[in-house]
Amino acid sequence: MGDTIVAVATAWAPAAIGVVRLSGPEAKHIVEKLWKGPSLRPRLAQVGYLVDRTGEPLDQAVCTFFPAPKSYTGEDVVEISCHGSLYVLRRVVELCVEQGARLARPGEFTMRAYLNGKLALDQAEAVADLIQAQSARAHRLALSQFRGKYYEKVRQFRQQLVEFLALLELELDFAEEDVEFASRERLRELLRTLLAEIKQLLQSYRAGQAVREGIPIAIVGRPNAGKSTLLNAILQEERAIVSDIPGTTRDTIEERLFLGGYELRLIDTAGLREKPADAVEAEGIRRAQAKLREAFLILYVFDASQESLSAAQKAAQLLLGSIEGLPLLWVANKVDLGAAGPLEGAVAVSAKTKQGLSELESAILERLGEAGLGGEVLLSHLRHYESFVRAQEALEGALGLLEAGGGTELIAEELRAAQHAIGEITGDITPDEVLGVIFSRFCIGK
Ligand SMILES: Nc1nc2c(ncn2[C@@H]2O[C@H](COP(=O)(O)OP(=O)(O)OP(=O)(O)O)[C@@H](O)[C@H]2O)c(=O)[nH]1
Ligand SMILES: [Mg+2]
Repeated sequence: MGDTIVAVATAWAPAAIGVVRLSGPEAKHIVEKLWKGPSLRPRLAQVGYLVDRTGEPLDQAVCTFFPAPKSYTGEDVVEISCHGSLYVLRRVVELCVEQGARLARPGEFTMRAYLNGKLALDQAEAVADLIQAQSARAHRLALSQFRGKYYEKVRQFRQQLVEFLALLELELDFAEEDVEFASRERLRELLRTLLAEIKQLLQSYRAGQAVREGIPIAIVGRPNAGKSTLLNAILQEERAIVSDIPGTTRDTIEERLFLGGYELRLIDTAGLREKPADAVEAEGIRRAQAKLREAFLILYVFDASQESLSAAQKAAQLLLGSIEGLPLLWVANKVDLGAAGPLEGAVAVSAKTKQGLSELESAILERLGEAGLGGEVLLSHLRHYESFVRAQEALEGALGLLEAGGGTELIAEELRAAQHAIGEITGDITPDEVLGVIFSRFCIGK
């Protein structure tokens, strides 16, 4: 590493306080050249003045020195809290550079923390997520990953595999003697447990993705059912055009909204019908159907003054091709006009009078909870997902071989592959590209 890096650690906007951070062997030395105040002592916040080379004061500041290894990066770190003027912050960074520091690259502080063994790789990724978390759930997800509780378990998995593998290798060394060090029964048990856990994780990937990026919820139904009116009612703003002409919404409209700690992406779509009036509407319907497949939850809106729930379900079956396995929530709209038939099993609302809206919101939250979104531990990164898929394939291969009485050499090979895949997640094995991808997601100063 060698060099000393510097960056503004707080947001680049005028604020009461701004923090400039340095990390590296020269951090203390560099700051001392700009510092007029009590000498820097470990982990003690001290007040003084920052001055330029001519001794001209720049700002009053608080400096804190964190000697290696007890610092965020594991190197000598100095944090300078000055007034958060963009001019002052820029000058402080310039002065540090004049004295020999180098501007940090995005994520470089956290990368150093990782390289110095302060953070595991998945924790470093969680730092980026923590900074970017927009909703309470996304924050909780990042924090639980940061605290490493979950990945502790993943490390245990890997440890168990390593131990088994060692026994198998030993057997291979004593191949002529036909000994069995590793109990095949215990190995089978281990593989089954691991596979079950991994399956759960893979399922939670989609959920984790949705929590971090906003949960897609599509509003679909026939033209004129009141979908756009419902979107506006939930958002409490006149976002989408509403009219009594069927086929009003042509393109999909997406708006974000926070509800019960989740960030939702509500997607209003063109009304579905078999005979669109023109090519534009036909394209709108095609897009609606595409949104439907991405959605975590589908609000199927129907005009309850015109049709009963069972009639709406039949219509949906026709319009959507099949409703088998779709995450549908039935919304009976326009109940202010009365009901054409029984509505049990649907949430009754009037987008116009806003009656039933809070029940609808509770129903949405309940469904999200059932879909596993409220759970404590979720897999949230594509990188982890891909590694777990590879681990799964290898473990399934090993289990298959074991059950077919396959040779030790082949089983060991599969276990090696699984162990390698899991090792990539926690950073016990890190090809350089993986590191590059992870740390480029950071902002400068982290
Ligand atoms: N009485 C009553 N009228 C409603 C209600 N919701 C919507 N409407 C009316 O129904 C008509 C259609 O509403 P939209 O929200 O445009 O319907 P849509 O489902 O978005 O229609 P498309 O965009 O054509 O697919 C409008 O005249 C609305 O004012 C409701 O709860 N009660
Ligand atoms: Mg509409």
